[in-house]
Amino acid sequence: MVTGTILKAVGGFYDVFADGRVIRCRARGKFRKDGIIPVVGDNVEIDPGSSVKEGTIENILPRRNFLGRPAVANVDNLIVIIAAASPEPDLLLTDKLLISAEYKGIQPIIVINKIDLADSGHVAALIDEYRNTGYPCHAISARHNIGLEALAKSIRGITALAGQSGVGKSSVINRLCPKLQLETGDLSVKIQRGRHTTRHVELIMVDEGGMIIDTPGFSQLDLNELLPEQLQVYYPDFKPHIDECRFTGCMHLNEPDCAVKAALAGGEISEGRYSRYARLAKDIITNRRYDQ
Ligand SMILES: Nc1nc2c(ncn2[C@@H]2O[C@H](COP(=O)(O)OP(=O)(O)OP(=O)(O)O)[C@@H](O)[C@H]2O)c(=O)[nH]1
Ligand SMILES: [Mg+2]
Ligand SMILES: [Zn+2]
Repeated sequence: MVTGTILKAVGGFYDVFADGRVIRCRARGKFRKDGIIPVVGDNVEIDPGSSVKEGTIENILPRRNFLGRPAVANVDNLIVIIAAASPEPDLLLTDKLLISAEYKGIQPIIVINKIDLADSGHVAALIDEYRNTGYPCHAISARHNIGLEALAKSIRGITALAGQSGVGKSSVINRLCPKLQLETGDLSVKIQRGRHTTRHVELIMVDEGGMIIDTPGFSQLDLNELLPEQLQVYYPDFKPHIDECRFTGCMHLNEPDCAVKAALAGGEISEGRYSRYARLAKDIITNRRYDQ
């Protein structure tokens, strides 16, 4: 029995990467009986079969996490991409993606793409915005191939990509996995050409050792699933301060003697991060009120 990772699932067959090679497998019938479907990213124990007979998936090892659309298990990193310019960064979306990654136990990596289009001061301000999160941050240009080698080296395990339209997700995937050549370009042009038929999700091995999910996409958490006081748990930049607040359960909105607000005033938490947090927290509170 050998252990491997499912790279691809098509028509009842699974391509499993094990022992440094790809082995085509079928799944044991018991999985269907138990209502478990092996998915891309699953770590599995297989009987590797032989040169004339495909292998068999015998066991699915416990999943660390699971993403619904596309269905992938055991995602290690989420690269959240913003563009330094064109389109203007949507930092509220960025924060929501970071929260969703934290919630799923996925390491966020921030990538600022298109640095060729902005002056260095603007790029530095974006880096500063997220400095106190401690998240790795790469300033790159997919078009001019700047910073991609360091990014490729920094990712281990399975990596997904997400970010608003036009930031360069497909361009970055193409740089990391040159054999893929995903379609890139202007939204208007892409819409005219029409949508491609849905492809099956696949893990692509990066030369440096990691695996990239070949289609951008990451379903965000519905923040209304959280209790308002839970939101802060997903802010690593708040974490060093929250135990210092006067009240346990402080939401850092209007409470007195709030250490998060003190850190904000002292420049240890960025103003943008705090104001977007306050907005999301208030939204959750309002939506709960309507629900009840
Ligand atoms: N100037 C510049 N343009 C870039 C860079 N990276 C990507 N682009 C361009 O930005 C446009 C959008 O890039 P895509 O890779 O298609 O963006 P995407 O995030 O996949 O967009 P969607 O598929 O719509 O979500 C394309 O015209 C790219 O050529 C860069 O580093 N600099
Ligand atoms: Mg794309
Ligand atoms: Zn507080």
